[in-house]
Amino acid sequence: MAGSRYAYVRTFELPDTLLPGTFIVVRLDGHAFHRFSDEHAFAKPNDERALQLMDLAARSVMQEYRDVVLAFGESDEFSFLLRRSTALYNRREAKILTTIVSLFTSSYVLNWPDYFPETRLKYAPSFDGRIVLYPSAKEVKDYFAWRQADTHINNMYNTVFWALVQQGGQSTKEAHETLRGTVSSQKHELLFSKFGVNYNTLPDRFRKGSVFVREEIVLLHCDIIGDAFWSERPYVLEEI
Ligand code: DGT
Ligand code: MG
Ligand code: MG
Ligand code: MG
Ligand code: MG
Repeated sequence: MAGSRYAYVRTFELPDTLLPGTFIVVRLDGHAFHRFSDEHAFAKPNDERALQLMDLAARSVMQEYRDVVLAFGESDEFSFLLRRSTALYNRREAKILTTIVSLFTSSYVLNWPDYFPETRLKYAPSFDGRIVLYPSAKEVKDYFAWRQADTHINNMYNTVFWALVQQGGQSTKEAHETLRGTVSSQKHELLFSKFGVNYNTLPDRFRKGSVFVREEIVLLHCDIIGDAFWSERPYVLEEI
C-alpha cells in the first residue's frame, strides 16, 4: 500500500542494527544520583536499601529479557550482558537500549515504597544508558573486571572517607586531604588503626558489587576479575 503523502518521512528513520556476532553490553547509570541520594537521605557510604532496590530492578530486566546472561551492579549503575547471538528486537540498538533502561527505571520507582517505606519519592529518578559492543570473550571479561575494580576502588575510598568524617570528626575537605595520594594498603591501615575496621570483613555486597547469573537469576557478591567465575559458567561467553 502506498500510504499517505506524509509517509515518506519514515525514510528519515535510519537503521541502527548492532553488528552481528558481537557481545552486547548495556550499561545504565542513575542520572545525577549525587543529588538523588542526598535528597532521599541515603546512608553513607553504602545504603543497603538503595542497593537492594537496584538489584530488584535488575532482576526484573533479567526476568523479561531472557537473553541477558549476566548482570553486574554497583552504586547507581548496572551492566547487562546479552548473549552473543541474541536476535532481540533484530538487534536494533535504540529499541534494546530504551526498553531495558525504561523497564529498569519503572521497576525502580514501582518498588521504591517497599525499600523506603518511610521516604516518599520527592521526584522522578531517571537513568542514562549506553550500548557497547565487544568482539570477544577477552574484552567482555575485562569489561566486567573494570567495573568490579571500580567498585573496589570507590568503596575503599568512600569507606575510609566517611569514617574520617563520621567517626573521626574531620570535615569533608580535611578527609579528602588526609586521603590524597594514599595507596590501597595505606587506606587499609588507616581504617584498621584509627577505627578498628578490617576492610576485608566488610560485606561482600559493598566490596564486590552484585553479580546476577542466568542460572535461575542467582545473586552473588563474588569475584568476577579472576578466571574461576568464567570457567565455571561457560554459557556466559560461549554459544550453547
Ligand atoms: P551522573 O551519573 O553523571 O548523572 O552523576 P551522578 O551524580 O549520578 O554521579 P555518579 O554516577 O558518578 O555517582 C553516583 C552517585 O550516587 C555518587 O554521588 C554517590 C551516589 N550514591 C550511589 N549509591 C549510593 C549509596 O549507597 N549511598 C550514598 N550515600 N550515595 C550513593
Ligand atoms: Mg554517569
Ligand atoms: Mg550516576
Ligand atoms: Mg554511577
Ligand atoms: Mg510502538
